[in-house]
Amino acid sequence: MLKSCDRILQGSLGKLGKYIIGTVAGDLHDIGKNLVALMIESAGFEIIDLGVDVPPEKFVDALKENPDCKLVGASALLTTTMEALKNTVDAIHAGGYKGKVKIMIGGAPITQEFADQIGADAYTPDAGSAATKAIELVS
Ligand code: B12
Repeated sequence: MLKSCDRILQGSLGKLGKYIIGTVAGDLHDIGKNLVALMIESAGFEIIDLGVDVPPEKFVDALKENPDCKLVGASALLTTTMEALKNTVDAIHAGGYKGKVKIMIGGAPITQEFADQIGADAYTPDAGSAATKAIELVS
């Protein structure tokens, strides 16, 4: 497997497809989300960054605008916005993307158990492992 820096040097940015990412509704924390976006971009994905305080329907709209996108990442740093992560996963599934688009979640209060509970496809604790998982999900 190529390392991120090898992919940059070989000009393979964007070759693994698109990755939509955002911080969920009600949450303004974006330092971790930005690090995840940076690592995933370096791994070879084209990042579509929806920013912070992103309502569930905006994730769905972004998927409609990018029908070739197979991965979504959603970040939450507050225990009070963990519910918004669930709403985001539910909205993406309700939009007809269940099984077609993989949803990764993360943020300080998030656990694998919570990811399983809300039906997310993957959880990773940091940006490096997020990039590795993203590659794995499209391989
Ligand atoms: C910086 C910060 C802020 C900044 C945010 C600036 C910014 N542009 O992001 C400001 C000052 C704006 C802020 C505001 C608030 N904050 Co604040 N904030 C923090 C702080 C100190 C650091 C967060 C951070 O950036 N960590 C560093 C990054 C690199 O780590 P990370 O975010 O966890 O991300 C990593 C992983 O989680 C993972 N990851 C993250 N996202 C994703 C996504 C995916 C898909 C994947 C796979 C992985 C992944 O990978 C990342 C990189 O390795 C934390 C305390 C802490 N130590 O965590 C409190 C903290 C998160 N904040 C807290 C609170 C309460 C607030 C406020 C409500 C305060 C207030 N009363 O106004 C507001 C909320 C505003 C809002 N509506 O969002 C609490 C949350 C408590 C809780 N249990 O919910 C914390 C824990 C502080 C505390 N101990 O009380 N905050």
